[in-house]
Amino acid sequence: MQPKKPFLKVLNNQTENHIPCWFMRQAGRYLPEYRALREEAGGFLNMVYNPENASEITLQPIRRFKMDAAILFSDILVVPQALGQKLEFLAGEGPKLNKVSNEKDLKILDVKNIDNILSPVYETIKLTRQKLTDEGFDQTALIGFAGSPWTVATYMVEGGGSKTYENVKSWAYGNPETFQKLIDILVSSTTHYLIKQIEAGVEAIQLFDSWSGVLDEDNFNKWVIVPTAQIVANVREKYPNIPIIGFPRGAGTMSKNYAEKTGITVIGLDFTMPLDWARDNLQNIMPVQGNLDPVTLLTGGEALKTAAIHILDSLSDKPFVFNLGHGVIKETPPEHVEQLVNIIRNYKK
Ligand code: 1CP
Repeated sequence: MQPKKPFLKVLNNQTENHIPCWFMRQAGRYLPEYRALREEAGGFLNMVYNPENASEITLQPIRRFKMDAAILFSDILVVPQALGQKLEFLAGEGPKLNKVSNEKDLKILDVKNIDNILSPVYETIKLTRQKLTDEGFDQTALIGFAGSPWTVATYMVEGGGSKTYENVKSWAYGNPETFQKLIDILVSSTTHYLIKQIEAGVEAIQLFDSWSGVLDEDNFNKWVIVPTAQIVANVREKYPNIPIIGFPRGAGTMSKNYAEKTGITVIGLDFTMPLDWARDNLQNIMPVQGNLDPVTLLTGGEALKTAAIHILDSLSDKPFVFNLGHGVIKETPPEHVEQLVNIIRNYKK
């Protein structure tokens, strides 16, 4: 069956007059209604694991800006938490996890019972699909997501965000046999999690590999391409037609190998990716998604208009989804998001 929603048509390799758009982190702290709900809920994870709250937040940007896709409100770090790692989000500080440092520490991770923690996320998906229908957003698709094993492993081993990735890289480079065990745990738990999201009603999936750009070529192949390909193959075994967007942030020219070898449907581009190169080397293989610098969105005005039009001129001849090249920055005025949606909607070549 051919998809009808514009976003899903483009993922299905059809060119649309209506260029679909959504923006990474479109739900979040730049919206006053998000900040109000966060205050009321008493913290980030209380929103993620409460289907009523999480579905409201998923819908907030859609009600304002009518993007072509909503993205499930959750986080990539719910998978390590469901595996048994302690996770906290301290206000203004980002995530903190108890570090997993070696093979012995892997014993605390239990792949079998992750749904004990993750089942509210599946409820959120069901509720969000229902609300999209009830509120008349019948052209808006719902995207599910997970972090890719490498990126999730960086948080698990470093215990949070990192500048240098010394611990996780030292483990991966120095003791690849035991690091592989961590990656294998992430491949199987992420596969399970994504299949459950599809069963609950997501219509496409994005794999976020935010830190794929810190690896050399051999390690990129080993820890980014191979595990991503395994997840894609596992999910496709059950759901052969589910569109999967891969976002290997910072991968540069290694993106071509990633696009060819992982089996993904669409490749997400970060904002450092040259548009001509992406058109000639990636968009000839598959649809692309991207890649406005979020600081351009923060800036607004003529700078926003010029940069958005340049992207549209470069990539709109073939299947293309407009997005940012990374997430919306929390200081972004909501009016700039509105300006950007208007630019995309009014664009004519
Ligand atoms: O209110 C708050 O303080 C929480 C801020 C916040 C939000 C809104 C975090 C903490 N996560 C999220 C939601 C989120 N995270 C979504 C929801 C849907 C949407 O896009 O609108 C998604 C898809 C993510 C994915 C995510 N979480 C990634 C991959 C994308 C990226 O930004 O590179 C990563 C790396 C995370 C980890 C994470 N969660 C939160 C923060 C602040 C971080 C990053 C920490 C760091 O910089 O290392």
